[in-house]
Amino acid sequence: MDRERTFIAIKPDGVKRGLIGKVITRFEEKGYKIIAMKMLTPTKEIAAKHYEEHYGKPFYDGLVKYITSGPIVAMVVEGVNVVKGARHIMGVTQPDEADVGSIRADFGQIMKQNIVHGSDSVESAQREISIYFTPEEMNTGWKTVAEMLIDEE
Ligand code: IDP
Ligand code: MG
Repeated sequence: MDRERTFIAIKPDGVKRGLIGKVITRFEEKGYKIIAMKMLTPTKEIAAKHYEEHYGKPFYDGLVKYITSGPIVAMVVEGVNVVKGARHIMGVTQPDEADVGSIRADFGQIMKQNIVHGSDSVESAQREISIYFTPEEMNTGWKTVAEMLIDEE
């Protein structure tokens, strides 16, 4: 079965609100595999690389200020179709439009403080993973139970 990798980050509002465990649980319970994880406070340089696609937009400066305002929990998550699936678990950008049951609908109120980041394509995922992690930081060579069961298909 083809598996993808995506970059997920619990943003500073998620960390400050004590939601690290709940957010990670959503991805773990789906059966996705966390292969790298760290807490860090992004520098302006890291934030600028991460959000380069939004440079020049009205919300850009506020976004960089926010993502550098405190620690985030950065993760590399692996699974079948995980880029799309993780975005679905997160919900759409605007928390009051996100589907109930999604992280952003259940925990967020405003667009800027929407708890979690997730890559929007396989290409973005590769780019974002390389901003936050080195290849040596990927924990490969082990299997989750979900992975074993899917592999039996
Ligand atoms: P995404 O996180 O759902 O992929 P993007 O459009 O890539 O959404 O925007 C990146 C982040 O920038 C959002 O998650 C949100 O925190 C913030 N953001 C996006 N649009 C706005 C806005 O109009 N006002 C305030 N913040 C915004
Ligand atoms: Mg995005």
